[in-house]
Amino acid sequence: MPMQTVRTHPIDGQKPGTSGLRKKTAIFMRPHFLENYVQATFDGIGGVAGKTLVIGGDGRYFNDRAIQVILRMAAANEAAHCIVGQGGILSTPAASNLIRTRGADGGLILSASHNPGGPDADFGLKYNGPNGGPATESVTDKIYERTQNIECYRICAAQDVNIADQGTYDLNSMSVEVIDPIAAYVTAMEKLFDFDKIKALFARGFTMRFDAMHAVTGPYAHAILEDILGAPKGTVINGTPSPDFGGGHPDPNPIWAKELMDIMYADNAPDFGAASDGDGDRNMIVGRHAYVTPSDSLALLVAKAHLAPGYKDGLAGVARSMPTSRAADRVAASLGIDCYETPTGWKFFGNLLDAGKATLCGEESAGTGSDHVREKDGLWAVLLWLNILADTGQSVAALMEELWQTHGRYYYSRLDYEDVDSDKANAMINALRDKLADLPGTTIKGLTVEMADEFAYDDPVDGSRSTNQGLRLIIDNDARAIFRLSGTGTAGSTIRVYLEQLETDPTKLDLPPQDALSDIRAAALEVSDLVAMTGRDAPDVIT
Ligand code: G16
Repeated sequence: MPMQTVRTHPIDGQKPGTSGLRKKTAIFMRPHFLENYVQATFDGIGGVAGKTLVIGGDGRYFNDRAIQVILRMAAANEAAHCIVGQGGILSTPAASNLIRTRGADGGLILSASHNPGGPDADFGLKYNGPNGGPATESVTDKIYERTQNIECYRICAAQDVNIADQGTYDLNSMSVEVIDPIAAYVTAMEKLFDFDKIKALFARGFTMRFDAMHAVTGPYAHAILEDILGAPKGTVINGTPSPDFGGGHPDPNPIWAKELMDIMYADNAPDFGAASDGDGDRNMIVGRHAYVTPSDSLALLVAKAHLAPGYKDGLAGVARSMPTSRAADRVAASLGIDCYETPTGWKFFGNLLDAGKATLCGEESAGTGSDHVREKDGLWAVLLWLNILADTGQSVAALMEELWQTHGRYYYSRLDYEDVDSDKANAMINALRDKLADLPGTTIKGLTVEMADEFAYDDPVDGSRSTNQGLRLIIDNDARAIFRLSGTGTAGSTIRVYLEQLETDPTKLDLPPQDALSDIRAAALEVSDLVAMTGRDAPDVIT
């Protein structure tokens, strides 16, 4: 088949963010845009000649066509073998699992995660390395550098590979193996969890709703929860993936998973509810009339993970991103294990997991995972919760109450100001950064600032330093206010304000979170001058 070397030139806007490159779909579909980024990725990782790659995505609009382009480019760049999920489908954790279990050299995951999909929405592409995790900062830098000086890309002219059917196909001298996207993932989950105990739970009449949000976890959840664990049909809702996620926003939080929240807060609510996002790495947990914040979910899982067979010997340590509440720190301290604080982005957990320093990791952005893969894993979190519920026989609400009574409760909320004019967003952050040094000791809205800094991370494994990772203020009574710009948006800038307040008085553990946080919220808005500097008098999303 003819190979082509296409002359090209750098294209603006190919700087990867928190999790690969995310852009409007229409931008990815522009001539040469995808091809340039794929070639820059191949070059940035030192070429793909002779290598094995895992390729798959969340099934969003353009997923299938982009995979054909990537396959033709991998063949032209002399890759040896590509493993592709049937229909082009692989959840992000399933892709990570395959890279590891098949000993692949890396993988390309096509997804914009929780962002909406469709011709007018978002698309994304990221490279994961041989450990199955997102590209490290240094690899990301090399890929970006290549986007800046690229001169040509290589592609072969060929018919589409039949990725609709399992089998092995040739593309030039490269082989393409189209596999069942679910089987290897099920095997991994069976090793970690007590499936018999969870089966018995459902057999006793335990009720659950899993909202797949029309996204990639639908087929995985139908197979595991209903077919294998015996939950009744109908347990999984919105379980058929669609290219535009049913026109929805596949972000598992109380705002976007409202359908599930309504079910879980109804009079006849099921015992347990959960949701996952576009590519299956995020999760939301909700009990009957009891929403669990991602930070609290991490803390609960740290406290109880030993009840699942995969973690019966306890945890080596735990890690959380800086804006995630410090609930997990208190549990870790009580267990006598280390708790690491990393910048936002799953890639920062990779070294800790590889080095055996952390077993569980989690983020406020609805990600939890463990050392079984190098991505956060939505269904894994749901199965660990189910294992704990089956083992303890307690309700979600009772488990949370016990956690708070034992360790105190961190009230927590995140305010998102979306699509803010980038100049204004940067000006606000810069102005706050400039006054950080003067804040300790000052009083804002009656609260005293104890510490103020810009978070920087020294990786304890490889010694690398990551700076500019968010502005944080510790304010009296163990409260925090954190400000950072999102790295996953595709329009303007998104400002995130994270608020937390510790409460240890056992009589004050059931307040409405926004009431418990009203003082710290007022102080955060005052110190940042956010309303005046951005022209926004209210956040777009409060979770
Ligand atoms: C990605 C990363 C997460 C990170 C999140 C932060 O999530 O994988 O580790 O917490 O971005 O997003 P932002 O920069 O917008 O706050 P995902 O699920 O979008 O891949």
